[in-house]
Amino acid sequence: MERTFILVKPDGVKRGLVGNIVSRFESKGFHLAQAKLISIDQSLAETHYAEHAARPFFGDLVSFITSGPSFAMVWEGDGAVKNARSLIGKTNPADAEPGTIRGDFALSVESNIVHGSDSPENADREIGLFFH
Ligand code: DAT
Ligand code: MG
Repeated sequence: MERTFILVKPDGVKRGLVGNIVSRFESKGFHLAQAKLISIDQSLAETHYAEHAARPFFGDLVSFITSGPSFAMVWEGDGAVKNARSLIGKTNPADAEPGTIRGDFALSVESNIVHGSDSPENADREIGLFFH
């Protein structure tokens, strides 16, 4: 069964959105395989977002993701990676459709509530980073 890695970022945890987000994945029919609250340190943040290391927003992205506890999850289901990205919505919440997590709860790309793996290969990599 395909797996994906989903992270409620510090803004989502602070705003009390963990339950709502978990409920959306459950309602869609995914199976929750693993979950934990985690304070992401600098090293894990830089490894997780390594593909963005050269981008101008990288420093702010690492500061943001280490700013408080996050809620890490592994969800299983058919097409888990692609289907989860559909539930999450577009990267910039200004472009995300209502009914998606980012469309419903976020206004800015810097604080967009949730992370979801973008490929099965990255899902395996990220699950390995957060659950080992
Ligand atoms: P996604 O989280 O949808 O996979 P991504 O991998 O392109 O998006 O970027 C990772 C995170 O980096 C994204 O959730 C928010 C931040 N980010 C992306 N583009 C940005 C930009 N132009 N300015 C500021 N932050 C950005
Ligand atoms: Mg990404």
